[in-house]
Amino acid sequence: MEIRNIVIIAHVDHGKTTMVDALLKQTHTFRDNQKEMSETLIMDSNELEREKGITILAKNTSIFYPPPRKASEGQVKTTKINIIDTPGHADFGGEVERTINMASGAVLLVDAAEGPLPQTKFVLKKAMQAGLKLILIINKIDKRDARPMEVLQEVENLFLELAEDDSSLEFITLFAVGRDGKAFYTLPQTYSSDMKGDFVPFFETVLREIPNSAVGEEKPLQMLISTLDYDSYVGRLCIGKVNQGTLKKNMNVALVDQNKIIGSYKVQKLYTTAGLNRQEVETVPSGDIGTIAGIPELTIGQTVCDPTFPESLPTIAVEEPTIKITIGPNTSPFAGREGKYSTSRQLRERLMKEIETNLGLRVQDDVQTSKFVVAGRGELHLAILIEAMRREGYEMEVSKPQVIYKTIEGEICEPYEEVTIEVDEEFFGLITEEMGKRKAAMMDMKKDGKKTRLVYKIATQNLLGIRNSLLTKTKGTAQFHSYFLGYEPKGTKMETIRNGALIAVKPGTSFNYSIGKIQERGTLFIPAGVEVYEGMVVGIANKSDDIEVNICKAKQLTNNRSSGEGVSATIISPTTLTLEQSLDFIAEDELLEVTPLNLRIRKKWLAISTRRVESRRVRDVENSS
Ligand SMILES: Nc1nc2c(ncn2[C@@H]2O[C@H](COP(=O)(O)OP(=O)(O)OP(=O)(O)O)[C@@H](O)[C@H]2O)c(=O)[nH]1
Ligand SMILES: [Mg+2]
Repeated sequence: MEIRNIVIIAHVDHGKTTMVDALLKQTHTFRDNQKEMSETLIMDSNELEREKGITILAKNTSIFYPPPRKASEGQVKTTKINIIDTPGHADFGGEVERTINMASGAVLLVDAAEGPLPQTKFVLKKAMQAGLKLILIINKIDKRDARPMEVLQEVENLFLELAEDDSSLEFITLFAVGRDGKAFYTLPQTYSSDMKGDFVPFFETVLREIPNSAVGEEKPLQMLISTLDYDSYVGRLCIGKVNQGTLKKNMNVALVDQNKIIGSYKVQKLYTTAGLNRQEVETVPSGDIGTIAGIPELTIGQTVCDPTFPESLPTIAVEEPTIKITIGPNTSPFAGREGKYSTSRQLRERLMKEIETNLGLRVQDDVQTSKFVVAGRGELHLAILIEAMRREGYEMEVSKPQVIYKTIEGEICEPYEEVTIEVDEEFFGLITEEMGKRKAAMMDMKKDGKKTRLVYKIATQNLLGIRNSLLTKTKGTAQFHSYFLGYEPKGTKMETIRNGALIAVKPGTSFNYSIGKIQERGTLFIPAGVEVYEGMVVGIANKSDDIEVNICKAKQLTNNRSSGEGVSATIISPTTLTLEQSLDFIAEDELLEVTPLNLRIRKKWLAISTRRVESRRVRDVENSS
């Protein structure tokens, strides 16, 4: 059987996972009454993906075209198409790099209204570097503001900018409405959802344009490990594309790293993917994506070989992280109350497990403390890890995200990014003001109807926290995307623009009586009835200096009152920060306490006296340097 391996790539939200839904459904991968038939974003199967509506992990599925049922009717041979759905968010770029090697073709989706955006450029560059055959799909042509032909022109320019040889300039273009499961060879004059259509043009194009991967069957076995998984029954599983040769159950294989055999194993069980399921098989032919049980210890990027042919495939290249945080055991007075796992050893084990599969991530022991420096591709990359850990029952404390500097030819350099901000006319002034404060240089500005698209070059350092700030200022309407440009000599760091913190001076339970008074001096993060400790940050001040407050004071009881309430001021409901907002918010002298139940911001030094001494010491150090 012929095999096509394709990777679906695009900027975030351009419709990859939705398109995979249609591909699965139209090839009758599910029975008509199976629950998946009525589901959407089927591949976004993990809890955080479902909640956030974004893809975080790249995953593969497979379909048969023509569907076997049809094929058997008319003696048509069917082809297996392995589809890899990837995330479009820049922070998860490591997932694209991890899985792109399994494919021989890439399907690049571009939103017919938005056009190419920063991550379109990143993924297209990766696909070209991997030498993949490309199919372009101008998607979502049903959008009211779709401008498909203009977008096609923009994508062609992008191809010209990125192509290193002429072969990557030859690509087929289709137009589609992934959500309605329709693709077209030529752009329909007008589109309406009741128009006839299906994904046949897509399937036919894939069969014709993408090379068959089922080649080299007679050669010795070679398979690059791209994914690791775990099964509680058979243990460690490794997944990859059989580059050549055939994988057989019970065969002996060698695990090879840089052309050296590092272990010999027997293939205990073998699986391939059929739709969303893992199916046990006796052989996995050349070109197919297979799963092996029986190799307990290995890492992504190693090669499984015929023992007589220990030759590695090129390892997976991943871009370096640009942002770091420290994660350590929780040291707050509430430590150990809410989490199941809280020791340094438990955190270490979990982080080490994470880097086995999360290729964009780096973890280092901080030798002086029992903490870990965790580096990733962006704030969301790190926030998703922390969120996953807290849901598994971990508690920890996290420091403010910082950029990673590098010394290049004796000069200190920092990461720079190109950011694209799309915003309604009315907020234009706000954006230029904010970007000015952040020392960004405007590279381009384009007006398109009511929207303006601004492109800036900015140091990653000065970009931290911008997403929340822009979303608040533009009432959630700004679109913000960034593209990593590279390292350049260190520029000017912007001055901190955050106000001071409202800090609890006494432990206890918060009372509306105190909140009524404190809310005049800032915005609170907690309501009444919350347990606080000394040094916990309970809000943000109206002024730039920190303010110490007693949030636990109840009104003295009088004869005719039965509780500490009886406040005349209206209590403003607190502003609760999400994990990402909290990471953005915290200052250098603060920490974020993360537990399965709560997020608390605190000062590093909890006692007021130590805080005074420490802040004086830090100031002296800064003044003397
Ligand atoms: N108008 C329109 N909207 C679509 C179409 N396809 C998808 N969408 C919508 O676009 C949004 C994003 O779709 P997804 O399929 O999650 O996009 P994605 O590319 O997988 O996103 P990430 O994996 O997070 O990068 C969803 O709200 C979809 O309903 C389409 O053909 N037309
Ligand atoms: Mg997706």
